[in-house]
Amino acid sequence: MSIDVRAVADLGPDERAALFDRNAGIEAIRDDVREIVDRVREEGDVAVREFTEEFDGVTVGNLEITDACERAVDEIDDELLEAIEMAIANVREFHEAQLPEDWRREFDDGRELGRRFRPLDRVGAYVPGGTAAYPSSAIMTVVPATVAGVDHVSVVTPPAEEVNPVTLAAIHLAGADAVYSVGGAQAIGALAYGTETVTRVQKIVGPGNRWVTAAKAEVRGDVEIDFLAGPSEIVVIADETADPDVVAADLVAQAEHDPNAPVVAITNDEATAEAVAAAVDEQAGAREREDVIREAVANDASGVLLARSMSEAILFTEEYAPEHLTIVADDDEAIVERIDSAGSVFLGPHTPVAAGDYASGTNHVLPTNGGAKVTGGLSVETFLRSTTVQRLSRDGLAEIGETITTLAEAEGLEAHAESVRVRLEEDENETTSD
Ligand code: HSO
Ligand code: ZN
Repeated sequence: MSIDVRAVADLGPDERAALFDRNAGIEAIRDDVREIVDRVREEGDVAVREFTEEFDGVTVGNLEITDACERAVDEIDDELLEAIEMAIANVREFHEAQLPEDWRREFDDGRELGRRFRPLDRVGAYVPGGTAAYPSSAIMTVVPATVAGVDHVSVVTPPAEEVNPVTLAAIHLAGADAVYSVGGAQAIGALAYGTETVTRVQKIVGPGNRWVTAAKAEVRGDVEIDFLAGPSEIVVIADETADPDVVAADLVAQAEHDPNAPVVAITNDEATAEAVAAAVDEQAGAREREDVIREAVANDASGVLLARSMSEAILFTEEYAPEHLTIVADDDEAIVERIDSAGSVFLGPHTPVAAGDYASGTNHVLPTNGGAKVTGGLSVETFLRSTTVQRLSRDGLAEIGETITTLAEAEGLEAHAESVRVRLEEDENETTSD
């Protein structure tokens, strides 16, 4: 199983659809997920324990493992501890730079308007476990929430015979307030509706498998969510100056996440296209997760594409709106300037996607399946709400009073108009009685 080289111009409608439609594949399990979520809502911890036995094959003792996470910090070796702390520091620094300032502005006509930002009170983060235990996802979800000032950050992570202590330690070090040993759709139900043990939250964030994603779709409306994310995906734009090994390395890296991970390279240079395909094949054979990688790259949603020009490559990418975009090309800044839709962009030969996945500071929880057309990834704003504040001077109200009353009367809302007049008339009476 290897990666195909195809010309963009020759792609048939089915091939295009296979490339562009990378939904999270949640349709088939919707009914099952609804049942799980409903039962957790009605029965609380009892249902959580039952589903955990059924799906994870584990009988959990304490559902809450906050203290175990703290203890896990002592179990991991120094090198790992240092790496986690370094990653946390960089993620914190980047997210602190995003903190918006409250502001007020006085306009000349007597209006004073502003915005202020306040953190959410209680949020929940899903941190994947099992075969894909992701301590890095603990950092990417919990750190921005703490930077935003969220009062109570809960984390759910699936139990296992032996839960990875690195994940638990990362959850603690990132700053979680409470941690629960529950995964899958039942974890999302528990966060959304609360149980005897799990605190109900206002917003649920974080990546997960199909069950988690389907459950987030199910509870949306009763609780806020970040967005629905499918398997990791990448587009690499390369020109003839790109090292094919570098391009292939980023494709293979994201491919190792999931057999359904769509990975695409697009180039305007035929020799580069062929060399990238060969390098993918060679690198795949040398990786521990070769089977996963080979399945992902052979997928209809993956491929090396040959564009007739860089403009065609850019148009393709813009329409695709990838979660990750790597650009390895001579004038990468000119290319990125023309792209509006991408979750996270990696420029130049020395910037692997893995930098953002782990440690440079940007967030790795990003929109997939074209979501980058309308939203970005997790950020400090994900955990904030904004409020507008205003004060009008008497002159300010007099100035826009007629605009308000005219519009209010057009809507048949006389009391709205009166709420303006009563203020202006009261002031006039006060002036005449002086
Ligand atoms: N590339 C994944 C995040 C990740 N990579 C976690 C490694 N660990 C989605 O952005
Ligand atoms: Zn990754």
